[in-house]
Amino acid sequence: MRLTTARRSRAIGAVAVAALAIGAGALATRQGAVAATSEGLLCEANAQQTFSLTAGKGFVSTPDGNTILTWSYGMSTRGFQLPGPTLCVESGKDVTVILHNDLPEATSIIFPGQTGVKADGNPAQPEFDTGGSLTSLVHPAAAAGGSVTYTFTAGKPGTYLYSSGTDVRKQQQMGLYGALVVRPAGHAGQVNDRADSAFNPSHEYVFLLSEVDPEVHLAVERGEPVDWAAYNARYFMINGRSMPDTLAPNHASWLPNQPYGALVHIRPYDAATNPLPAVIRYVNAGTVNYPFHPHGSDERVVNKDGRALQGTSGQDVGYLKYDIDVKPGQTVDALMDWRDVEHWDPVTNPVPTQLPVITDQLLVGPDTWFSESPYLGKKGELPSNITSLNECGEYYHVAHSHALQQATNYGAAFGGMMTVFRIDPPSGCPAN
Ligand SMILES: [Cu+2]
Repeated sequence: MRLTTARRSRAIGAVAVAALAIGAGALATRQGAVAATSEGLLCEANAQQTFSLTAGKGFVSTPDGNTILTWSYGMSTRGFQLPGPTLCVESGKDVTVILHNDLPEATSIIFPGQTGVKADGNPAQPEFDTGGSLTSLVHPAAAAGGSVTYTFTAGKPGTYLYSSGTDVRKQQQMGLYGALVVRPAGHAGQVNDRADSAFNPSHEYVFLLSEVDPEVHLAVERGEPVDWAAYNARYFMINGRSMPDTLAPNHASWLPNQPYGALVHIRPYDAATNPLPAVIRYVNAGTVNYPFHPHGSDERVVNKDGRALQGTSGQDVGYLKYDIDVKPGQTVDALMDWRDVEHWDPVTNPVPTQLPVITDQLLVGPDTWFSESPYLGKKGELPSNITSLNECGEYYHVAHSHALQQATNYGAAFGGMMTVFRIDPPSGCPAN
């Protein structure tokens, strides 16, 4: 699993070029003619709220050319993926999750924040061996073919982590985690029961944040003991992908086991045509805080750990925050809209940001790089020797973990826990 030095340096160069190309708008070409489900949250949902998951092995790829053995949950009908499928359910309704285990050791799922969790009909509780040592936080599915059925009543509206309750340090590092979205009964377009948590359902995102120490995965692959004293996470992921793979569409063909993208795509707020914000559901499946932040705008935190942020008399105590600090095991639901229209001009500057004068921009034909602004310029306005790669005057802000070692791929900046927010002009982008 280790790259040679030469191979790694070539890979890093490719990543750096890719990141620059994204700044120049190459991304827009790829995003142009894609289906609606190519971006944003992909829910597993059904009227029975019954899900059949299989814990199994598979390989995931990283942008520097590494390939890493991973354990994760997949839909039993589809197979392996990282992270586990995003399960969407309705608050207060019964949920059934049947876990099949294809791994060589026992595994399980814990559902924090849910009500009346049972395993094979018995109350979910820790299990111990005859010596009194903890063997699992909940009844597991036996190794190599076992199964267990978990039932619960979906808890308060919000976002939750589901993950292994067995040999947690190893199995969660190996990838056994996923997101559970609990929607308020009768109000699927709200984060919680509060009307002011309404969001635009076509702009809903999960950011499941995690980390990978490839040495742990290599030891497991070889059947060797894990040296936890040497634990050192080298890859940092959003939805099982590292930058720039985070920008690729959902179900990108070149990432067959990592189906979830992490590109946020929004339009500026407009009371008549775009009144509702996007929602980003942050989930931390790792071992340290991930201080995640977008550039260019703050977000409104409205929910934490499946609880609406409100006072005892029901008053809103949500708050605007630039840095969303997500702690291990924590979830944070944040609304985002784009309200600065100060510099917007329908002809010369169709998105609300200020474009530097042309002499302050770096133009390198045939590709284009604008300095000082995320705005890519209105399509067609560039000098004739420059190729315009953006679609319609959209622009991009980077968003990433501000612990910058988490914004790398094996130490190479930039990568890792990083993505972009794409902001289209107020009128939308015709190609989409
Ligand atoms: Cu930053």
